[in-house]
Amino acid sequence: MAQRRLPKSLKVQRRGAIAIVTLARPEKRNALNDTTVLGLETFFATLPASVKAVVLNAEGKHFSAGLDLSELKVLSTEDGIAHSHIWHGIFDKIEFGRVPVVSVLHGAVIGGGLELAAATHIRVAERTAYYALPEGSRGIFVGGGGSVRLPRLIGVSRMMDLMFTGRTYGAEEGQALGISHYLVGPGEGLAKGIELAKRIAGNSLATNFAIMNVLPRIAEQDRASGYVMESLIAAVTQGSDEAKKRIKDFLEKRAAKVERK
Ligand code: 1HE
Repeated sequence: MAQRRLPKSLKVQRRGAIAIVTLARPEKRNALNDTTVLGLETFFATLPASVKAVVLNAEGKHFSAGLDLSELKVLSTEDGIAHSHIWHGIFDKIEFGRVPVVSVLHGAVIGGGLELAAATHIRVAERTAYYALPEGSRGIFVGGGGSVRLPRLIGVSRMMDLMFTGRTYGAEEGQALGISHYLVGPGEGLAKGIELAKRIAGNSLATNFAIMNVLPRIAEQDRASGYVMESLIAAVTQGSDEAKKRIKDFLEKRAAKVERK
Protein backbone atom coordinates (compact mmCIF):
# COMPACT_ATOMS: atom_id res chain seq x y z
CA MET A 1 0.00 0.00 0.00
CA ALA A 2 1.33 3.46 -0.86
CA GLN A 3 2.27 5.72 2.03
CA ARG A 4 -0.28 8.54 2.26
CA ARG A 5 0.73 12.15 2.80
CA LEU A 6 2.00 12.78 6.30
CA PRO A 7 2.10 16.00 8.34
CA LYS A 8 5.26 18.12 8.51
CA SER A 9 5.77 16.95 12.09
CA LEU A 10 6.65 13.44 10.82
CA LYS A 11 9.52 12.48 8.52
CA VAL A 12 9.96 9.09 6.94
CA GLN A 13 12.97 7.34 5.43
CA ARG A 14 13.33 3.85 3.97
CA ARG A 15 16.33 1.55 4.53
CA GLY A 16 15.45 -1.68 2.72
CA ALA A 17 12.89 -3.55 4.81
CA ILE A 18 13.03 -0.88 7.53
CA ALA A 19 11.10 2.39 7.67
CA ILE A 20 12.26 5.13 10.02
CA VAL A 21 9.58 7.52 11.23
CA THR A 22 10.85 10.61 12.99
CA LEU A 23 8.95 13.03 15.24
CA ALA A 24 10.00 16.29 13.60
CA ARG A 25 8.62 19.17 15.64
CA PRO A 26 11.68 20.00 17.72
CA GLU A 27 10.66 23.65 18.09
CA LYS A 28 7.82 22.37 20.32
CA ARG A 29 9.98 19.58 21.77
CA ASN A 30 7.96 17.08 19.72
CA ALA A 31 4.83 17.75 21.78
CA LEU A 32 2.19 15.40 20.41
CA ASN A 33 -0.60 17.39 18.81
CA ASP A 34 -3.59 15.79 17.06
CA THR A 35 -1.99 16.26 13.65
CA THR A 36 1.09 14.27 14.67
CA VAL A 37 -0.84 11.49 16.41
CA LEU A 38 -3.24 11.13 13.46
CA GLY A 39 -0.20 11.23 11.16
CA LEU A 40 1.26 8.26 13.06
CA GLU A 41 -2.01 6.43 12.48
CA THR A 42 -1.80 7.13 8.74
CA PHE A 43 1.87 6.12 8.66
CA PHE A 44 1.22 2.73 10.25
CA ALA A 45 -2.04 2.11 8.34
CA THR A 46 -0.44 2.73 4.96
CA LEU A 47 2.97 1.10 5.41
CA PRO A 48 4.03 -0.74 2.27
CA ALA A 49 4.00 -4.53 2.66
CA SER A 50 7.75 -4.54 1.98
CA VAL A 51 8.36 -2.79 5.34
CA LYS A 52 9.00 -5.46 7.96
CA ALA A 53 10.00 -3.33 10.96
CA VAL A 54 9.88 0.33 11.95
CA VAL A 55 12.22 2.57 13.93
CA LEU A 56 10.59 5.53 15.71
CA ASN A 57 12.90 8.35 16.76
CA ALA A 58 12.79 12.10 17.19
CA GLU A 59 14.60 15.24 16.04
CA GLY A 60 16.11 17.81 18.39
CA LYS A 61 17.22 17.51 21.99
CA HIS A 62 14.15 15.65 23.26
CA PHE A 63 12.15 12.61 22.19
CA SER A 64 8.83 14.16 23.21
CA ALA A 65 7.42 16.63 25.75
CA GLY A 66 4.15 14.64 25.72
CA LEU A 67 0.69 15.84 24.94
CA ASP A 68 0.53 19.25 23.27
CA LEU A 69 -0.85 21.20 26.20
CA SER A 70 -1.88 24.10 23.98
CA GLU A 71 -4.56 21.85 22.44
CA LEU A 72 -5.73 20.56 25.80
CA LYS A 73 -6.62 23.96 27.14
CA VAL A 74 -9.68 24.16 24.86
CA LEU A 75 -11.01 20.62 25.41
CA SER A 76 -14.23 20.04 27.37
CA THR A 77 -14.65 16.90 29.48
CA GLU A 78 -16.58 15.27 26.62
CA ASP A 79 -13.88 16.24 24.11
CA GLY A 80 -11.28 14.90 26.54
CA ILE A 81 -12.90 11.46 26.59
CA ALA A 82 -13.01 11.40 22.78
CA HIS A 83 -9.40 12.61 22.59
CA SER A 84 -8.11 9.92 24.91
CA HIS A 85 -10.17 7.31 23.05
CA ILE A 86 -8.50 8.35 19.78
CA TRP A 87 -5.02 8.02 21.31
CA HIS A 88 -5.95 4.57 22.67
CA GLY A 89 -7.04 3.38 19.23
CA ILE A 90 -3.93 4.68 17.50
CA PHE A 91 -1.43 3.44 20.09
CA ASP A 92 -3.16 0.04 20.09
CA LYS A 93 -2.73 -0.09 16.32
CA ILE A 94 0.99 0.47 16.88
CA GLU A 95 1.30 -2.14 19.64
CA PHE A 96 -0.90 -4.76 17.98
CA GLY A 97 -0.19 -3.84 14.38
CA ARG A 98 1.58 -5.61 11.54
CA VAL A 99 5.17 -4.50 12.13
CA PRO A 100 7.36 -4.50 15.23
CA VAL A 101 8.48 -1.01 16.26
CA VAL A 102 11.81 -0.09 17.86
CA SER A 103 11.76 3.33 19.53
CA VAL A 104 14.93 5.34 20.06
CA LEU A 105 14.64 7.62 23.09
CA HIS A 106 16.73 10.60 24.10
CA GLY A 107 16.27 13.68 26.25
CA ALA A 108 12.78 14.20 27.67
CA VAL A 109 10.43 11.25 27.32
CA ILE A 110 7.51 12.81 29.10
CA GLY A 111 3.82 12.04 29.60
CA GLY A 112 2.29 11.12 26.26
CA GLY A 113 5.80 10.67 24.86
CA LEU A 114 6.40 7.91 27.40
CA GLU A 115 2.97 6.47 26.60
CA LEU A 116 3.91 6.37 22.92
CA ALA A 117 7.25 4.74 23.70
CA ALA A 118 5.44 2.18 25.87
CA ALA A 119 3.29 1.20 22.88
CA THR A 120 6.43 0.26 20.91
CA HIS A 121 7.98 -3.17 21.20
CA ILE A 122 11.65 -2.49 21.84
CA ARG A 123 13.04 0.67 23.40
CA VAL A 124 16.61 1.88 22.92
CA ALA A 125 17.56 4.72 25.26
CA GLU A 126 20.46 7.08 24.81
CA ARG A 127 22.10 8.09 28.10
CA THR A 128 20.49 11.54 27.85
CA ALA A 129 16.98 10.06 28.13
CA TYR A 130 14.84 10.78 31.15
CA TYR A 131 11.29 9.82 31.97
CA ALA A 132 8.49 11.66 33.74
CA LEU A 133 4.73 11.72 34.15
CA PRO A 134 4.02 15.33 35.17
CA GLU A 135 0.26 14.87 34.73
CA GLY A 136 -0.22 15.18 38.50
CA SER A 137 1.23 18.68 38.57
CA ARG A 138 -0.77 19.71 35.46
CA GLY A 139 -4.11 18.67 37.01
CA ILE A 140 -4.70 15.95 34.43
CA PHE A 141 -4.20 12.20 34.08
CA VAL A 142 -2.47 9.97 31.55
CA GLY A 143 -4.78 9.44 28.56
CA GLY A 144 -2.74 7.56 25.99
CA GLY A 145 -2.95 4.13 27.60
CA GLY A 146 -0.23 4.89 30.15
CA SER A 147 -2.14 3.47 33.08
CA VAL A 148 -2.63 0.23 31.16
CA ARG A 149 0.89 -0.17 29.74
CA LEU A 150 3.23 1.44 32.27
CA PRO A 151 2.19 -0.60 35.34
CA ARG A 152 2.95 -3.69 33.24
CA LEU A 153 6.45 -2.30 32.64
CA ILE A 154 7.38 -0.75 35.98
CA GLY A 155 4.54 -1.56 38.40
CA VAL A 156 1.64 0.49 39.78
CA SER A 157 3.64 1.68 42.76
CA ARG A 158 6.42 3.27 40.68
CA MET A 159 3.89 4.84 38.37
CA MET A 160 2.13 6.31 41.41
CA ASP A 161 5.40 7.82 42.56
CA LEU A 162 6.09 9.32 39.10
CA MET A 163 2.60 10.84 38.98
CA PHE A 164 2.28 11.95 42.61
CA THR A 165 5.70 13.52 43.02
CA GLY A 166 6.66 14.55 39.49
CA ARG A 167 10.02 12.83 39.93
CA THR A 168 12.09 11.82 36.93
CA TYR A 169 13.98 8.61 36.22
CA GLY A 170 17.28 8.91 34.38
CA ALA A 171 18.28 6.65 31.51
CA GLU A 172 20.21 4.22 33.73
CA GLU A 173 17.33 3.95 36.18
CA GLY A 174 14.95 3.44 33.26
CA GLN A 175 17.16 0.66 31.97
CA ALA A 176 17.30 -1.04 35.39
CA LEU A 177 13.50 -0.79 35.71
CA GLY A 178 12.84 -2.22 32.26
CA ILE A 179 11.60 0.96 30.56
CA SER A 180 14.38 0.55 27.99
CA HIS A 181 15.81 -2.71 26.69
CA TYR A 182 19.09 -1.18 25.45
CA LEU A 183 21.15 1.71 26.76
CA VAL A 184 23.61 3.44 24.42
CA GLY A 185 25.67 6.61 24.28
CA PRO A 186 24.38 9.97 23.04
CA GLY A 187 23.86 9.90 19.26
CA GLU A 188 24.20 6.10 19.07
CA GLY A 189 20.50 5.26 19.36
CA LEU A 190 19.47 5.35 15.72
CA ALA A 191 22.22 3.00 14.56
CA LYS A 192 21.33 0.58 17.37
CA GLY A 193 17.62 0.91 16.55
CA ILE A 194 18.27 0.14 12.87
CA GLU A 195 20.50 -2.81 13.75
CA LEU A 196 17.75 -4.28 15.96
CA ALA A 197 15.00 -3.54 13.43
CA LYS A 198 17.01 -5.37 10.74
CA ARG A 199 17.32 -8.42 12.96
CA ILE A 200 13.61 -8.34 13.70
CA ALA A 201 12.80 -7.92 9.99
CA GLY A 202 14.82 -11.07 9.31
CA ASN A 203 12.48 -13.24 11.42
CA SER A 204 9.60 -15.10 9.84
CA LEU A 205 6.41 -13.07 9.56
CA ALA A 206 4.46 -15.74 11.42
CA THR A 207 6.83 -15.66 14.39
CA ASN A 208 6.83 -11.86 14.52
CA PHE A 209 3.03 -11.91 14.43
CA ALA A 210 2.99 -14.42 17.28
CA ILE A 211 5.43 -12.40 19.39
CA MET A 212 3.57 -9.12 18.84
CA ASN A 213 -0.02 -10.19 18.84
CA VAL A 214 -0.24 -13.53 20.64
CA LEU A 215 2.41 -13.42 23.38
CA PRO A 216 0.97 -10.34 25.16
CA ARG A 217 -2.52 -11.85 25.03
CA ILE A 218 -1.27 -15.12 26.50
CA ALA A 219 0.45 -13.18 29.28
CA GLU A 220 -2.93 -11.69 30.21
CA GLN A 221 -4.80 -15.00 30.20
CA ASP A 222 -5.23 -17.61 32.89
CA ARG A 223 -2.67 -20.45 32.69
CA ALA A 224 -4.98 -23.05 31.19
CA SER A 225 -6.10 -20.75 28.35
CA GLY A 226 -2.50 -19.64 27.88
CA TYR A 227 -1.29 -23.20 27.37
CA VAL A 228 -4.01 -23.86 24.80
CA MET A 229 -3.23 -20.66 22.93
CA GLU A 230 0.51 -21.41 23.07
CA SER A 231 0.01 -24.90 21.64
CA LEU A 232 -2.02 -23.48 18.80
CA ILE A 233 0.38 -20.71 17.86
CA ALA A 234 3.40 -23.01 18.28
CA ALA A 235 1.78 -25.44 15.85
CA VAL A 236 0.91 -22.68 13.38
CA THR A 237 4.44 -21.25 13.31
CA GLN A 238 6.32 -24.56 13.21
CA GLY A 239 4.03 -25.96 10.52
CA SER A 240 4.92 -23.25 8.03
CA ASP A 241 7.24 -23.86 5.07
CA GLU A 242 9.36 -20.96 6.32
CA ALA A 243 10.00 -22.71 9.66
CA LYS A 244 10.81 -25.99 7.91
CA LYS A 245 13.33 -24.20 5.70
CA ARG A 246 14.97 -22.38 8.61
CA ILE A 247 15.27 -25.54 10.71
CA LYS A 248 16.68 -27.52 7.75
CA ASP A 249 19.22 -24.71 7.19
CA PHE A 250 20.41 -25.08 10.78
CA LEU A 251 20.58 -28.87 10.69
CA GLU A 252 22.54 -28.70 7.44
CA LYS A 253 24.92 -26.12 8.96
CA ARG A 254 23.82 -23.16 6.83
CA ALA A 255 22.31 -21.08 9.64
CA ALA A 256 24.01 -19.09 12.39
CA LYS A 257 24.64 -20.68 15.78
CA VAL A 258 23.43 -18.98 18.95
CA GLU A 259 26.65 -17.74 20.49
CA ARG A 260 27.43 -15.01 22.99
CA LYS A 261 30.07 -12.66 21.69
C1 1HE B 1 5.12 22.58 24.56
C2 1HE B 1 5.17 21.41 25.35
C3 1HE B 1 3.96 20.69 25.52
C4 1HE B 1 7.15 22.25 25.28
N1 1HE B 1 2.85 21.16 24.94
N2 1HE B 1 3.99 23.01 24.02
N3 1HE B 1 4.17 17.67 29.22
C5 1HE B 1 4.85 18.48 30.07
O1 1HE B 1 4.33 18.90 31.08
C6 1HE B 1 6.25 18.83 29.67
C7 1HE B 1 6.33 20.29 29.30
N4 1HE B 1 7.59 20.63 28.68
C8 1HE B 1 8.75 20.84 29.39
O2 1HE B 1 8.84 20.57 30.57
C9 1HE B 1 9.91 21.41 28.63
O3 1HE B 1 9.41 22.00 27.44
C10 1HE B 1 11.00 20.37 28.24
C11 1HE B 1 11.74 19.92 29.50
C12 1HE B 1 10.43 19.18 27.51
C13 1HE B 1 12.00 21.05 27.27
O4 1HE B 1 12.49 22.25 27.85
P1 1HE B 1 13.19 23.34 26.91
O5 1HE B 1 13.72 24.41 27.82
O6 1HE B 1 14.13 22.68 25.99
O7 1HE B 1 12.02 23.94 25.97
P2 1HE B 1 10.85 24.99 26.32
O8 1HE B 1 11.37 26.37 26.21
O9 1HE B 1 10.15 24.62 27.59
O10 1HE B 1 9.80 24.70 25.16
C14 1HE B 1 10.04 25.07 23.81
C15 1HE B 1 8.70 25.32 23.17
O11 1HE B 1 7.94 24.10 23.17
C16 1HE B 1 7.86 26.32 23.95
O12 1HE B 1 7.05 27.00 23.03
P3 1HE B 1 7.44 28.51 22.54
O13 1HE B 1 6.37 28.86 21.56
O14 1HE B 1 7.45 29.34 23.79
O15 1HE B 1 8.81 28.38 21.92
C17 1HE B 1 7.00 25.43 24.82
O16 1HE B 1 5.77 26.05 25.20
C18 1HE B 1 6.73 24.29 23.86
N5 1HE B 1 6.35 23.07 24.55
N6 1HE B 1 6.43 21.24 25.77
C19 1HE B 1 2.88 22.29 24.22
N7 1HE B 1 3.91 19.55 26.21
C20 1HE B 1 -2.61 11.66 26.35
S1 1HE B 1 -2.46 12.32 27.88
C21 1HE B 1 -0.78 12.72 28.09
C22 1HE B 1 -0.64 13.80 29.09
C23 1HE B 1 0.71 14.44 29.03
O17 1HE B 1 1.49 14.18 28.16
S2 1HE B 1 1.06 15.53 30.27
C24 1HE B 1 2.70 15.98 30.00
C25 1HE B 1 2.81 17.32 29.35
